[in-house]
Amino acid sequence: MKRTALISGATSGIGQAIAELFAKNDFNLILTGRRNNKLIDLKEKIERDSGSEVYILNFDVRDNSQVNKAIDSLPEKWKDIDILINNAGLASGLDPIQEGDIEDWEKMIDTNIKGLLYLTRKVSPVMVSRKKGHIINIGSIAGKEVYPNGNVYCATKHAVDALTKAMRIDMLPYNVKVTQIAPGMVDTEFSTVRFHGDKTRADKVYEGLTPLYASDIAEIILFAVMRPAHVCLNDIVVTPTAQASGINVVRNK
Ligand code: NDP
Ligand code: 8X3
Repeated sequence: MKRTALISGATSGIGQAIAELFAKNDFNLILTGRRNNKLIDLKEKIERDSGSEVYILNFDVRDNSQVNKAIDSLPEKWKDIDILINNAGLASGLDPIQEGDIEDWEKMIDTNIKGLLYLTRKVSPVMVSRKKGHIINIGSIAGKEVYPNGNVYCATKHAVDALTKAMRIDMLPYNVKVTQIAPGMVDTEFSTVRFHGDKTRADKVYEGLTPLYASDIAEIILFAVMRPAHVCLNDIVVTPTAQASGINVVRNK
């Protein structure tokens, strides 16, 4: 029987790549995001190209009532979620703390921490009652160290790091695995969102090096969920070969 994976933030980047790879590997998928047209297109593409079924849920993870309503609306056959991938997230702005934009801060805290918590709070009881499941949190190298002007984004990803460890302890009696994957630079819409739509500035982030691609992260997550029942990968940090830390990067001249 196919396992069901819920992927938050499946409308682009890492979430979309996970959806496409999981569909080729016999999972049914619940895909979420705010851009409904992208969800509809992705559902059509996946169902056309694979034997997987897709259910889409269009909501904002920052709104707990939307999260609850969306998950409650799942038809019976979709309720037994085997894998929850907490991927929806963003950076907004890259400014020193004294010049930070409060709206940017709230967006990051509400999405990366509170959104992840709302979804986990709603979905994890199903896993607990079935005594099986796997929660994958997408952290970041920014959750392992801080870098100049990364302040609040780094703090939110440090929170994901801490919550992943805490969840693993809380889930321990219930046979639920909890894994974090913490990537360095991945070429997605991430930097365009961080720079509020400034694509030229975003492209510079990846100039002169080969970044990670969303598909690289999807492959690692697939590896993690395909481990046998007795194996739980706890924490995976992955960077491009050209990156050694949040700030140490080599670029071709
Ligand atoms: P993208 O911007 O390409 O994708 C982000 C996804 O999150 C989109 O599908 C977006 O969907 C969704 N999302 C954002 N805000 C909300 C919200 N309020 N409610 C619901 N969905 C939301 O970036 P990535 O794929 O790179 O990012 C995915 C995750 O990976 C994030 O958690 C990010 O922090 C993390 N990460 C990224 C790295 C990188 O270098 N790219 C490195 C390390 C970690 P929509 O806009 O349709 O709602
Ligand atoms: C995204 C990676 O280095 O831009 O989480 O913070 S980084």
